[in-house]
Amino acid sequence: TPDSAKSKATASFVVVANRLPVDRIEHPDGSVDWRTSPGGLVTAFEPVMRRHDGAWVGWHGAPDEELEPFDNDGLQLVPVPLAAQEIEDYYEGFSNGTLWPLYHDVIATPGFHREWWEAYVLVNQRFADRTAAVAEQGAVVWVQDYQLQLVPAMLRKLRPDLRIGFFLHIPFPPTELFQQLPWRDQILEGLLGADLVGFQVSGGAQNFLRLVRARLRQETHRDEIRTSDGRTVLARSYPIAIDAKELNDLAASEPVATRAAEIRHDLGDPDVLFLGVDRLDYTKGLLARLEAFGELIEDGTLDVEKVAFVQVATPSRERVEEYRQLRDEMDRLVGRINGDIGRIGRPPITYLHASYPRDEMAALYRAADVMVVTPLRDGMNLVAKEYVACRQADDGALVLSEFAGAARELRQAYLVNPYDVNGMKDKLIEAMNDSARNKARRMKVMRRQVAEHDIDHWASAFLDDLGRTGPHA
Ligand code: GDG
Repeated sequence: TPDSAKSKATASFVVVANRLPVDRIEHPDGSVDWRTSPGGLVTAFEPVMRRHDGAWVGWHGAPDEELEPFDNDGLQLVPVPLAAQEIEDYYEGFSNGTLWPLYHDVIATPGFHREWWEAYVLVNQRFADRTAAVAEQGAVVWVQDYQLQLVPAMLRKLRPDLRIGFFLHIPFPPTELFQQLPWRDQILEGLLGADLVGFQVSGGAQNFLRLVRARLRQETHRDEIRTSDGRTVLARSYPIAIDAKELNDLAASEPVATRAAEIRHDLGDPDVLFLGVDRLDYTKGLLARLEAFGELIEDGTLDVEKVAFVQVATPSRERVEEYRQLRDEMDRLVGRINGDIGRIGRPPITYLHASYPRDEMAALYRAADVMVVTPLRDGMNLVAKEYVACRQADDGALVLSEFAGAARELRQAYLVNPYDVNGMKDKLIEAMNDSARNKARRMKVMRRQVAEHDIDHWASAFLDDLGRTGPHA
């Protein structure tokens, strides 16, 4: 249980992320509790945080509120305040309206607004200041993701004694796209403050190295950058992973097995159940995927009496205009498909705009015959790995976009180009009709990959490399 005791003001290991890994629970009597929010990062860092005097620096989720550092579940949490206007400009604006679309191949048009950038600089400086205040002499600091790309250099300026790592969870774009950004050099310089810059796939690291050479005229040798101030910075890939064992065991549990059977029953016991699980985001390729499925029924390839598609689309960034538009488009598309080709008791698509507990997700993964993961661009995509981890019987098929980072590791998936609707239609059918033997062969290889490269492996690969770099090496 949480206590709001003030924590020590020092830590030898500090994670810095936009959000703290907790959600606030407000009780009817007005008292406040914090609950650890489930997520890969918390699971990955928890063991490391407990071994060291770990602290986590991040925003606590409410606007215009200053909170003192506090302990929760043995984790030292350091809240960074954000004003309502900063949430609009730094978070919804520069992070999700500029960087997110720019780094995902400009699928949506990035907005370039000077006041968004100014807020981004200001907020990054605040994160750096808070971190500098909690990190012990010589501490290891691990900065997370696109919202905080200026923090490494800002932090180094304040605290040259620190060992600083940075990991980007989303793609790092091709140089031609990155160069649209009016503040491209500042971002590169911000990242170069780190000793180690980590990416999901090696293509991202290569894009970064090229830009650093071309724009900042820094020397590089393989994955090393010699900076003009005489430091060495490493740029490498660390494909993020999941807690495969935990998910495997959850999916194999009795209650989840029962729930999976119940889900299929409630859907009218279809012969084939297709499943999609995504944040409702334009990068995830939801529209083309559902269109492909709808056409397969329309043109008679699939029988509406025998198949079902469940699409979970978790609400996301609902104050950003592009996300509102996507939500409307999804409502319209699903309504049209179900209206045109549905039968009584047989809507071809069950569309769930909601968020579910972990065990319900495991039950869905377990229930699905064909998992459909077709992002237009995705740093990694954990859903693909989660599905694999839940298939203890080596059955089921994963249809996976070539443009997800996960496609580099899950080579035995049924790979598709998510822009090619006909190609997707063919692949859905191929995945569905493949022999049990072929499916098992593919699934076995993918399960081994996911089990052997789990989240602990990911965190220690990064931290081991970070430990070998920097001024202390
Ligand atoms: C970014 C990058 C990269 C979804 N709905 C529910 C739910 N989820 C969980 C999934 C999965 C996670 O959310 C989504 O992770 P993804 O990797 O699929 O995608 P992003 O959110 O875009 O994540 C991505 C990732 O960072 C990590 O580096 O892989 O490329 O874009 O774990 O299971 N979980 C629960 N209920 C839901 O309704 N409990």
